[in-house]
Amino acid sequence: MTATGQHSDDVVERARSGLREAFGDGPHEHVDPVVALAPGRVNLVGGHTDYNDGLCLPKAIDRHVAVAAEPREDDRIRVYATDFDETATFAPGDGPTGWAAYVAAVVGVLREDRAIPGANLAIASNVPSGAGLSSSAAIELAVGKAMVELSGTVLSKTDLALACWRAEREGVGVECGILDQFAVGLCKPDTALFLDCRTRAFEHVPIAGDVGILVVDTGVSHELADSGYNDRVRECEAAVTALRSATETEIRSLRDVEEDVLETHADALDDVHYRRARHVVTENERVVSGRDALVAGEFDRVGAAMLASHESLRDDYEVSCAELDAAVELAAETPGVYGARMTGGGFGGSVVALVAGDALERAEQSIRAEVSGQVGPNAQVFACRPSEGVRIVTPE
Ligand code: GAF
Repeated sequence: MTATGQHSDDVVERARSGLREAFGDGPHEHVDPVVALAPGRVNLVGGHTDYNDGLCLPKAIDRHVAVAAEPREDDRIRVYATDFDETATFAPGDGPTGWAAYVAAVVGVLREDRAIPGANLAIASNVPSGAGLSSSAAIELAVGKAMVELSGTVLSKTDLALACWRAEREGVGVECGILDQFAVGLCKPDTALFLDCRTRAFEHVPIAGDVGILVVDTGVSHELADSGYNDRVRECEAAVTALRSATETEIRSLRDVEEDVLETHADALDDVHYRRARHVVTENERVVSGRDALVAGEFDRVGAAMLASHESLRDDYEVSCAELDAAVELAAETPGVYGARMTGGGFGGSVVALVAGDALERAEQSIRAEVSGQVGPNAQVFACRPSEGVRIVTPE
């Protein structure tokens, strides 16, 4: 058995050796560093529902961020990003920019209610960044888990996910929902996570049968902070305001809106806000039917929910792009694929496909043969193995 049990052992090793290269033997030469490992995620159904108090159905993938950490004798954080060969240093209250902002934001939130020591950190990742696979949340959760461990305190997985969610919103300025941080924090292998973003209740959904996951990364990178993501948040709020006044009811978010109510009051909304609302309202229904179908082993039905989700994200929510649409089309016409959709914030990034287990290898090869011609020169496809949420890796 390897240290992680998965093919992310290389990131663990790179984080460990990066720590030594960047900071020498450190103040605690004979103490093993703490290493935290956090996965990326795909979302089977439930796009842009989370900040509308809605439902989603993510699954962790075996691409990971590893963070190796050791305490320092002062209160500064020094962090080495092995993938960029860059080091950032900050003290409490400093606001670094770029990738270091995620680290500083998490440490800042955790320091509000616990004694987080100064630390040297090294980060290594094989989650493609800007690919809609939650590389940011994986950094946040891995840093958070390692820092909590160094502090010798205890924090539940849910509270760690919430701390990281606040860090992304307040420290980085993305008005995201809880999907990514909960998926990275709470997923378990061989199940999907059915998450209610209003109550924050979740359920590990068993998958009744042999299916695999393929990711098609379009190679078109997106940054949520610079995309239309926050505009979509505003548009949903505008739809809620219009529906609240049209219905004269206490609608708090699009989660409170049934499809027939939306249709009855469609004229009260301008066309853009109506279509944004229609996506969210119907997407919540697709999550429920996708979850039920997964449990029943009715994978054609899961696939149909995924394809309908993609169409809705493309036409009503307008967060897809030509490369994502081409990747969904390519996957959907590949034998053995039940369904496919964009995953993540959109405007670039990746597509997730659900594939019959015995067809996975063939489907991967057949998509690989076509992907650069049909999707784009930097597009890639890879199969994902089951993975679990953030955890501490113990030395062998
Ligand atoms: C991004 C966000 F970070 C999530 O909160 C979620 O809204 C997702 O886009 C779309 O479902 O990953």
